[in-house]
Amino acid sequence: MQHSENFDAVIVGAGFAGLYMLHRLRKLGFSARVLEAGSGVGGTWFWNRYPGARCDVESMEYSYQFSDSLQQEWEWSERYAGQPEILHYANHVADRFDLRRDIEFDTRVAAATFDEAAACWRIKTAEGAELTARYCIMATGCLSSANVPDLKGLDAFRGRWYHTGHWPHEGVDFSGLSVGVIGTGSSAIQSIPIMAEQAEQLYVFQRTPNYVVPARNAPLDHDIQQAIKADYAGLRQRAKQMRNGIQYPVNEASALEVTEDERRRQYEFRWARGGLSFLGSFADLLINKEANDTAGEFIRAKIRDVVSDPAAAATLSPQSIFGCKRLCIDTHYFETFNRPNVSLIDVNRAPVEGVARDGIMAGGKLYPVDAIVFATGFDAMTGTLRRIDIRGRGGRRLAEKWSEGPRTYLGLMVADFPNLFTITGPGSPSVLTNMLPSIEQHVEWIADCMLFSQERGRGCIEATPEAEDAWMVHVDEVASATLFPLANSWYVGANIPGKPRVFMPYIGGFPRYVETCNQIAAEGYTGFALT
Ligand code: NA7
Repeated sequence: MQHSENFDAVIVGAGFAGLYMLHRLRKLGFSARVLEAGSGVGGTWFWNRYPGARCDVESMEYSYQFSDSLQQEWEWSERYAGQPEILHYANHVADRFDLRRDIEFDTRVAAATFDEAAACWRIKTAEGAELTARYCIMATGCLSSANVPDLKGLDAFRGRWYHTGHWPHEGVDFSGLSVGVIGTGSSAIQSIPIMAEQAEQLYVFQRTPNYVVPARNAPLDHDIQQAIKADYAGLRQRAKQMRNGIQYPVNEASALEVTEDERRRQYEFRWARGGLSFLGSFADLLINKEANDTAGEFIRAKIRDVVSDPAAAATLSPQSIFGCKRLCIDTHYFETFNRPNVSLIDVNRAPVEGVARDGIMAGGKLYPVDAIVFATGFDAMTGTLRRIDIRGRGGRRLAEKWSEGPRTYLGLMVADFPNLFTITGPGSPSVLTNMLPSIEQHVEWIADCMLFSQERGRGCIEATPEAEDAWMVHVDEVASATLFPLANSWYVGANIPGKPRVFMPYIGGFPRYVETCNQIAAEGYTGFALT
């Protein structure tokens, strides 16, 4: 890369957000350069190559809709696409729209500093290059900073260890090995059944059990796919009316106002259908604890039905609030605990203490393992942005501004950081929705906003502190009306020691959020200042 290259925009990240942002800006005549730490496109789907990695949103919806020819021509092979297929799709998009010539791979952004005198961003890479750009657009993803617990002794471990979010590209062969998996979130729930088939012995270290519903994944029938494509616009439109941007039937009844038979019938219907539509069983599941308990009890009964050892079934049964941590979807997860080569270790009361040369220490006992898999999640939503040295007006550091939790206006901009945009940033619906339509909505809004700013003299646009404060109050208010903030989830940063407890995404629903963004733009960008 040339030193001190100048662009209208620098985009950080070549996942789905960065790819579409580049495409959109090019069409509008802006010059843009994407900087990507990985050696290929795909973001999350580039890094998370662990066995069984698969999207929990159905393929026909977890895809771009900005190009009708793309969505008509691309054929998905399964109801939920696996990681290799999604990565193939991301590569197809990069080639189809000739995006690679403006992407710099193997380039990690270390710092971004706003130069007030020149009204531009100076972006430095870890490799020593510097770029300047009027706009800096963070397309860094919500789950891109791996969380590896600080376990003493890991350096002295004689075997190899892996994090699901940084899986070796060549794959890992666990045949004949004793393997320890730490964590039982979505990544573990997807990978454990597959690793258990390969490994000689699998120890699963569980701190908190999760609610899991069956995915019911299956090959996607060509005729069904064609029928959806015949009215793709209709499907996309219906999905946009949903709180989480995913189309499925929603029952408006209260779980507490129906008979027990009706309640069971409804849950069984969703259980058989598979996937996240279980969340639509009743209208009050996520706002009323008593209603919520009925869903929890239904799932616990299912676990008891499947897991033959009653003690293991009890340990695998979550007692937490249903649906307020990301609901996991599985293929044969609970069945795996019936295998003779799988042992469940409850580390809730007796935590993983450290790693010895020959294994994992927990509850004063050594579990001999040849390999360790950290399925321990991510410093979600803010981790990646905080790790880049981002400085706005007066040299103010973003990490410092966010020391008590993230503060944004609409999850799109941050006061004192002019011309810095965050795609699906904290304070936007992001992880509570289907990420693809949320990304597209943000990209289009940002591109329009840049045009608006440029047409008024190519100055800076920035969120006002008042608008940011008001938005944060609103984000907090809508979250407080639900059970979500009560759960110890990564939505509130509970998985990272010392992280301030703040409910980070916007839970007011995708339709309401989009309407707000559109109205703000139509009114001439209320709450933003052109400087
Ligand atoms: P998650 O959902 O954050 O799961 C991480 C798991 O690791 C979870 O069970 C944690 O337990 C556990 N964990 C984390 N640190 C430790 C330590 N120190 N000891 C024991 N157990 C630990 O990450 P995933 O990668 O599975 O999924 C992330 C998202 O990707 C998912 O929501 C989907 O959107 C896709 P805890 O619950 O914190 O007690």
